[in-house]
Amino acid sequence: MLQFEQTFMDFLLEHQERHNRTYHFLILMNSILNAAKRIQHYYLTGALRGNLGLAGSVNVQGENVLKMDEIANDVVKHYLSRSGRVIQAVSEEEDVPIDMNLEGGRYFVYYDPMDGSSNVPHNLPVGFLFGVAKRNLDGPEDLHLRPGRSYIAAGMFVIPTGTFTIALRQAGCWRFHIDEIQNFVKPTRMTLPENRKTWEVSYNSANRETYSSALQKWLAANERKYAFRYLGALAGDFHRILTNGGIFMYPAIVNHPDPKKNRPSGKLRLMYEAAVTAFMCHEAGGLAVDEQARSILDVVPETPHQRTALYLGSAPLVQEVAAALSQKA
Ligand code: AHM
Ligand code: MG
Repeated sequence: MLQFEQTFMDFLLEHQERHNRTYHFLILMNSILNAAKRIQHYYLTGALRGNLGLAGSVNVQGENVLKMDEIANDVVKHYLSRSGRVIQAVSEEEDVPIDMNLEGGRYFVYYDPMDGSSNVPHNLPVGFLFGVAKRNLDGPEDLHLRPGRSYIAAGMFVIPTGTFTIALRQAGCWRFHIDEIQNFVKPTRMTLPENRKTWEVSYNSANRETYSSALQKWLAANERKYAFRYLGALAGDFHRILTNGGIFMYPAIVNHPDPKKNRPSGKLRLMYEAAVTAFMCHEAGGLAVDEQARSILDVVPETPHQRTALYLGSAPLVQEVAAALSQKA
């Protein structure tokens, strides 16, 4: 007998119909899936085509742009714009929000098309992260930047591994796997495990002495209770935490020997890295906070590329670290 796994699009169709929703979101998601598959193709052939190196330019955040950053960004922009459903998009690779269908569009999309840049030259896993918010249907649209709390969906592709995890507002967090004909199939609901046995701690350990003394103290006393894993690509590291539980963190850097290198707001970007993973984490029963222990989902962005510290994962562990952060050393 032939076996057919449920595809993501069928899953979403059922979801929309069950909740009496329109099909606009399906059209948007179709464009995001097309983009992910095309990025996956360029990444798999990246070494052969000489696409894993530098593009030769520097972005608004002062970082060297990679060829793959440009390719992935162009791919996402193309498909989002073709969907006709996007009002504006915020991309890590573009200084200002990209106007798309200002009059007729229905969604805002915040995305990082190629996250985990240090893995790119090695062709190791990277992410394509996105968050979606909706037009203000009850009044005039003011195009303001939305906090994670008002996203309707957020997701991530781990490329080229072929996994796709998406959270839908109040409908859980779901993982799909790419099949032989490039469909994402076999939904599995993701819920952070309560049993601490599998929990992991994930952060850039090379930075440990630059963290606040309160956090250093917590790490010294507690981290040995958990396995340590760090890939250096948020999508991959968070993918593990969603399955095994524990905490991913990218803390504020406040004790760097060269004070110019301190990053009191951390490194990760609020709109398309922190809020995306925070939204997914909440739908999986977890929690995400910043250095001041504020819920990431409540932080209203003032600028599209705003940074934030991020503590993300199993609620009891995130709460424990948040409590430690508020202790004066
Ligand atoms: P990027 O957008 O330049 O790739 O930076 C974001 C990435 C995340 O994927 C990852 O969690 C973090 O930066 C790793 O940073 P570091 O190399 O400092 O550990
Ligand atoms: Mg990034």
